[in-house]
Amino acid sequence: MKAPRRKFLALSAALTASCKKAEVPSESGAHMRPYGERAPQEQSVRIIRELTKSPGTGSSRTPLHEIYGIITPSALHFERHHAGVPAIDPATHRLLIHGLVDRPLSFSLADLKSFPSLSRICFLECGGNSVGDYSGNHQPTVQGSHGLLSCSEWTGVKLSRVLAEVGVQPDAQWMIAEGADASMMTRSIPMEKVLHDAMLVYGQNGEALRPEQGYPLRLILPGWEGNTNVKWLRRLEFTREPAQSAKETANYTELLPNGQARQFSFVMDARSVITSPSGGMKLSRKGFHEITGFAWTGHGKIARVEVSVDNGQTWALAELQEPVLSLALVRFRFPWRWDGAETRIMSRCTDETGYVQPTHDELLSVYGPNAGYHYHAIRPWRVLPSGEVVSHV
Ligand SMILES: Nc1nc2c(c(=O)[nH]1)N[C@H]1C(S)=C(S)[C@@H](COP(=O)(O)O)O[C@H]1N2
Ligand SMILES: [Mo]
Repeated sequence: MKAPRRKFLALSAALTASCKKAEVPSESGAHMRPYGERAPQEQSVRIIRELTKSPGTGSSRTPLHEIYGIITPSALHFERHHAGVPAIDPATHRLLIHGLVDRPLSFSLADLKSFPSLSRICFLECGGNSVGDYSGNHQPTVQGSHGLLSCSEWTGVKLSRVLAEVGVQPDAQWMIAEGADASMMTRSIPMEKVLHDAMLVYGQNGEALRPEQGYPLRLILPGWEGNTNVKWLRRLEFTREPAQSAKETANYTELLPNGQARQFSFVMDARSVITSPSGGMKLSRKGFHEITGFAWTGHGKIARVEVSVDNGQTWALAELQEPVLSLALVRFRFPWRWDGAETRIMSRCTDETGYVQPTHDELLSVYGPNAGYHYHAIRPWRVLPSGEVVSHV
């Protein structure tokens, strides 16, 4: 790797020379702003797919190829709403906890904020991310194919801490969580997860939740499919049986080749994707390019990421950038010298349980073509001699 180093040195010498000539502005700059905005030249946006008959309903996707590090800026966090974004007054909003409990209670936001707080960085991925890939409908860009994925620092209170106040009875097996939006999104969560690491969240990346993320209160279930992370949370009911709600029967179940549907498939399996270079980009020249992307798993920590730049014939370890957090996005990097020939590049991750991200064919051999949810196969990108990067179909 001697040649690129010499090039870097030449480049930095040129930069030093031009810095000396740069003029210092003679007038002072713009006023300060009470609440910040990004530079006007920065144009990263979510792509939005709304149902025409029902405004606000649908999804918007994070531009993963334009994100630095592992935290998704709140303004670019993906959205998935089943009945738009409700306007909720935090002063009057309450969370009711009832059912198989000793003391049914209703909590204001102030009540919940008086508990010891907890912050945790974790990814959120919609179970329907890449839904078309099972049937070979591969989106041309990483934003289209993987953009129902984001990672935030969430702040709130550990749910088990609040439950100590209501006294959940021993025969409670499930918690039914309900949202205050018009879809009344309802999901049944097993007690084990509730007591392990579920959070009632009011903060996102250092400030209050965004309305789109569930303001003023949402459930966060680290590593579990996005749909179970109920937004605009208003009710938790403890029961012996699951609710069998629409979102755990008609949707968010995987139709398997034997004709049965897999229900309550909560955990997101290990997955990775190269975000740069990725579909829709163009390499400007032969030579050095840094390959980078994300890896994540709902089963704890990512153990390693491998990258292939030769159609999957050989694989080499990528560097995992610190911090490598459990149930968070992990940033990987891999130096690559492109020789100008057509090839396919791809990443493959392994999590701490030893689970290896499958190929598309391996995934389909288990899930079949109609599963819809929880697609997590390796995604190759094809690099053409022109430098154009296209979806591999
Ligand atoms: N109340 C309510 N909660 C909800 C939803 C919803 O429509 N209503 N959408 C769910 C789905 S399908 C996903 S993927 C995540 C999306 O969270 P986000 O919009 O903050 O990214 O929220 C879940 N929680
Ligand atoms: Mo979702």
